[in-house]
Amino acid sequence: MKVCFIGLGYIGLPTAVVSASRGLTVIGVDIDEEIVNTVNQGKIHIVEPGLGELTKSVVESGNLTASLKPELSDVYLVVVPTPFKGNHEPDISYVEAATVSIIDLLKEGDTYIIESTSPIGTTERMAELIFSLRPELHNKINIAYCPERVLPGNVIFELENNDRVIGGIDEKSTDAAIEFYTKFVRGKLHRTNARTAEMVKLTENSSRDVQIAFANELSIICNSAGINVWELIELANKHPRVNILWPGCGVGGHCIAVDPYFITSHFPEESKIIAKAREINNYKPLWCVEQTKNAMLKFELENGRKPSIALMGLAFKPNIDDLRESPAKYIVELLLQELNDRDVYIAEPNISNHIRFKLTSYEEAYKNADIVVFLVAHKEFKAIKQAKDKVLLDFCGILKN
Ligand code: SAJ
Repeated sequence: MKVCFIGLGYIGLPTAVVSASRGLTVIGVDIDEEIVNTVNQGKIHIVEPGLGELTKSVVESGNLTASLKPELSDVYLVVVPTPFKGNHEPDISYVEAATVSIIDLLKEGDTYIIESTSPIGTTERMAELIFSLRPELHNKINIAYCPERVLPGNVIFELENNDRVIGGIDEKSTDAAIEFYTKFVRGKLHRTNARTAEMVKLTENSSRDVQIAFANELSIICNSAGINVWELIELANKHPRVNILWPGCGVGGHCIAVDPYFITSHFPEESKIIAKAREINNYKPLWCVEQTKNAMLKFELENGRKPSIALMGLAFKPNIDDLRESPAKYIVELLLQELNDRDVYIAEPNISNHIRFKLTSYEEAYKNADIVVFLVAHKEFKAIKQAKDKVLLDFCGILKN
């Protein structure tokens, strides 16, 4: 079986590599020449534990080849980004372009699968596009949607072990897609239709967004009420049917802060909680900025001088180097605009330098600061022995327990 992956990003590359490691002949396609060259050298362009070694071995064995152009295959997978446009409208132009790039190659019996997060109805739209240009393939090829659900940082394990939801545009398409995933997924494969499978993905990430919004709202209430939110949640979670997530400085990354808009933009009347959760989570970084400014003013009034300040963490979540859509980075940007770089130390232990920010080691930043603002719960920050003479603002639970 020959498989062609369109898109060698955070999901496409690991999936291509894992399926190649199971003996499939895989062509990985990307429009970025640098990515293609890197993969063909057996190297990777993203940070993901275990992926480097596996890529090297499947490229050396000849099971994975990267290319700028798709090649004749039996299975085609679309794993390209679906960002949103100006008004949070999903942008499926990359999915469309990827589909167009393989239409001429399709032959009877082939299977075409979309993994990219997509608004409801995208798979059916792509089927219409394919059949409009290749009407003779009607009922002769398989078309399905199968969302990825792996957690960055644990991708290799989750790719093989997570259950998957697979929805074809008809029963035989679902069968064909299941047959493909059986080759490298150990988790259960759950069958449904394409629209439900699309909505499952949006539901998973919206569910997490709503739960985090609840925790973030609690953190703001607790701040006004003089209650430690971390203790509160820990105690509430002792109830056998309560499982609250943790507040933070906002919700970042390229999935949870994006996917709910794929529901709200199409169903604005119906999706009230989902929309409100986005609002709350978008507001949280601004609230953190206000809290920090207030603490600085208070310090100045009490001490007769302006405080030095340490901003701890830039990544979008703990223990990774990924800054995409990071609320911590956003907070740092907003504060820097107001503080004119004066006596501000920025620490991010997972990266060594940054094009815009001057980074200081976290030990140095902590030592020099009057006010320490914890933005991301990196393990290094948790290990710091807290000094008594500092104002500590903990937006991510560093001080809990
Ligand atoms: N966060 C909190 N509090 C929490 C948990 C997370 O504030 O209790 C924040 C994080 O700090 C981060 C954001 O939420 O800013 C997102 O982080 P995450 O770890 O929840 O999720 P991602 O974006 O790394 O990956 C998610 C996962 N989806 C779910 O858990 C439902 C992953 O399984 C998906 O594959 C991925 O989105 C995706 O690609 O869609």
